[in-house]
Amino acid sequence: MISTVSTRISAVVLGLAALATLAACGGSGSSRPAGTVPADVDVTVRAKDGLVWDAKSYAATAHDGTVIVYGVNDSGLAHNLHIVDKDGKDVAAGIDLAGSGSSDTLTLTVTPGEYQIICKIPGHSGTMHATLTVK
Ligand SMILES: [Cu+2]
Repeated sequence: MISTVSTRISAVVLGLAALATLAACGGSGSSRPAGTVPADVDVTVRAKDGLVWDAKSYAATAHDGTVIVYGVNDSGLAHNLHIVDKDGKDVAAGIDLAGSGSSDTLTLTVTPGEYQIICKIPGHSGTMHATLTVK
C-alpha cells in the first residue's frame, strides 16, 4: 500500500519536473503561452482528450497566400499537428504539441483547397483527423 502511494507520488513529481523543463525551454521558435491565441492566427486547432481535435472541420481564409494555424494541446497526452494534402504529403513542417498545455503556430503557404489536419503519433490519426478548407 505504502509503495503504491510512493510510486504515484514519484510519478506526479516526475510529471511536474517534465512540465518545469518544458516551461524553461518554452522560448523556442514561435511557441506562445497556451490559451493566449496570437492576434494574427487564422485558425485555432485544439487537441482534446479522447484522441480528437476540437472540430471535424475547420475553415480559414488565406492572407497573401498564407494561413497561420495555431495548435493547442488541451489533452493529457502528447500530440503533434501535421497538415497534409489529398496525397497525404505534408504541406508544411508539422508542430509538436508535446505536453498538456503546449502550443505552437504553423504557417502554411498553400493554394485554396481542402487539406487534412492529423496527428502522426501511432494510433492517433484514426480519430485525430479533420478537414481544413482554405479559401
Ligand atoms: Cu495525437
